Amino acid sequence: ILEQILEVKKLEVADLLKQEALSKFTKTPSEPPSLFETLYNTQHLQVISEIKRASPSKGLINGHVNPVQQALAYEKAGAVAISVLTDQQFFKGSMDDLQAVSSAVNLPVLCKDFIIHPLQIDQAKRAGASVILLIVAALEQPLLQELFDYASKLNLEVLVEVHDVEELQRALVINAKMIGVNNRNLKTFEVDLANTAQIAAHFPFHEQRVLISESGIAEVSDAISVAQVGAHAVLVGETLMRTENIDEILH
Ligand code: IGP
Repeated sequence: ILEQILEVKKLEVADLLKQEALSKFTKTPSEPPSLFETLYNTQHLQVISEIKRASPSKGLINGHVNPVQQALAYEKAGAVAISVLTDQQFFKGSMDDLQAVSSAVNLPVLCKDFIIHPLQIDQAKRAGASVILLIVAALEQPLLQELFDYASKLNLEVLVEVHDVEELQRALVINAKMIGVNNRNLKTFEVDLANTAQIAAHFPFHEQRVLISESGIAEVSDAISVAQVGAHAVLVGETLMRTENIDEILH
């Protein structure tokens, strides 16, 4: 019987070898482009579109959204990445939303959450995220560094969020390449696009880094104003979640 089994095994292995050889030619469709590369090489302001069902400042924004349909509409309209709020308690999101979106689109998907432990990064990776968010205001410097290194080791890209110049310096100390300015003050919920201008004035644009302006982009003129001070992209949630016409807004 051993001989028989080994004959069959040989055939099975030959099959495996064939599959292996083939897989070298077929790029796995689940590998999205690098968000950093896309933004760093762009000449135009790009849009990262967010799936955001609710928020502490606005309450319910769009409770009935189908995250997959919404993400596909974003992709079709030219978004360079999809951000998915995964916090359940305050934003009514979930890892299931992230999982569903990341298996439906060919864009980088950002896990938008309040990450304070490496386990959350594992979870994001497993759900198909290719980018995670780290909020400087939520983390002491050693933990910020640890989480940044941990995500990088897992081949995840990291968007580091700041809201003042001091936090920008902390993001630069860990050598963050993608830095987001939150125009919304998380303590007062007040939105001020001048935040982006203020940080842009101190941003090392001559180095290989990208600047993303987050929150409170409601009009084309808002997007233009942050582009003028050097933002490579805007991150837009509420405005896109409320509109009937994603295509028109993104164009
Ligand atoms: C989107 P807006 O105002 O377009 O809905 O904002 C995004 O910037 C915002 O959701 C956000 C956020 C965050 C949410 C930015 N940083 C950190 C939760 C945690």
